[in-house]
Amino acid sequence: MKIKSYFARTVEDAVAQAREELGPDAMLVKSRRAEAEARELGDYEVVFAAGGSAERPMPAPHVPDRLSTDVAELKRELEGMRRTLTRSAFAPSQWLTSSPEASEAYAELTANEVAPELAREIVQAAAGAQTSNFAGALAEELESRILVEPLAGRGEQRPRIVALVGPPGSGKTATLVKLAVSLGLAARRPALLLSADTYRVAAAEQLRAYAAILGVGFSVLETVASLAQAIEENRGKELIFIDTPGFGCADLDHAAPLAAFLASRADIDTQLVLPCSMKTVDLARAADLFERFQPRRLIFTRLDETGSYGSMLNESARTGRPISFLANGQRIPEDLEVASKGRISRLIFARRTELALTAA
Ligand SMILES: Nc1nc2c(ncn2[C@@H]2O[C@H](COP(=O)(O)OP(=O)(O)OP(=O)(O)O)[C@@H](O)[C@H]2O)c(=O)[nH]1
Ligand SMILES: [Mg+2]
Repeated sequence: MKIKSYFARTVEDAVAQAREELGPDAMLVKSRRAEAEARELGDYEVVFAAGGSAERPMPAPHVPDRLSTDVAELKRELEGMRRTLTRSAFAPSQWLTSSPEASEAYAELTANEVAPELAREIVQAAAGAQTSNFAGALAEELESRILVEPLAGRGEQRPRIVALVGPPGSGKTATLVKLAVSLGLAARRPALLLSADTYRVAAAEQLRAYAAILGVGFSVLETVASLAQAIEENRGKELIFIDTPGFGCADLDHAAPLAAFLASRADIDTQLVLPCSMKTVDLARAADLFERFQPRRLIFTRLDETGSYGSMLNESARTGRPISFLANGQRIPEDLEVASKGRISRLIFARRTELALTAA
């Protein structure tokens, strides 16, 4: 705040001077007759205060301090790095322009929902292969990244025990029955169906009906203790198939005991059933949700309901889990096949395969 005295012949003149200089908001602090020694300046003195509370505060000019300058600088650098990384990972322009067949292959893979980073890796490896057969190198690179293990059960262990887990409606029960028919009945191996799906009313009834049609044993188990006991009592069987409820994000608390049980049993082959028609991000999310079951293999269903198959490759590569079986329809047991690198690669490169067959 600024305090200043004004001297004039009259108080009014002194006030006028002050107002002129300090503006209308200046505040009169006091007025008095001037001291004798100041009298030559004027007979009256008025003291005015300006600034501070008496004056409208001026917005403080923005002077960036050191810290905010550094932060802004860092932000700029990070943004630059992010752009460079995104460009090198996803923009084909930098590494594809030299080869039309490479850019075509990249476009084909990503159109089939192969993750861009994975597609780039495959195409670059194929382009770098010392061969004139780019198409062959491409298929080879793709197939080397598909893990398959068309098996049910853990090693030589008998009985072979398979549990299917997965999101609601992914096709667990239908696939379980398909497996029971093709691995059990068709091979005349005594099988047993167990349902741990007491979660929804009548869920187990669907499986009970199938068991009756197939003429195989069936039980519904309410707890993991009774499930363990049922397995123990059926050691003489060759195959035991366990159906589980479709757990969603909201039901994970209910899933905990069963998840802990299946994850802890070295003799149970827990397989994760995922619909191939699911969006890649949702598929990854569902797979992460089922991590707690520690599934060993992946089964993809609903191949008949989609035209892009890259998600199988993405998920297998991302989780490091092999694919065991593929389901491509509702018919039991026909619409189930064992997974193979060639089959998945052909599905992903459907158009390329078609063209090659037409040319042949
Ligand atoms: N089109 C198609 N339908 C399928 C496939 N697999 C299963 N289904 C159908 O999808 C529906 C649900 O299948 P379920 O086997 O009951 O699925 P689930 O995972 O057991 O479902 P919840 O127990 O409710 O979690 C049924 O109508 C099946 O016939 C497939 O590969 N293709
Ligand atoms: Mg079911």
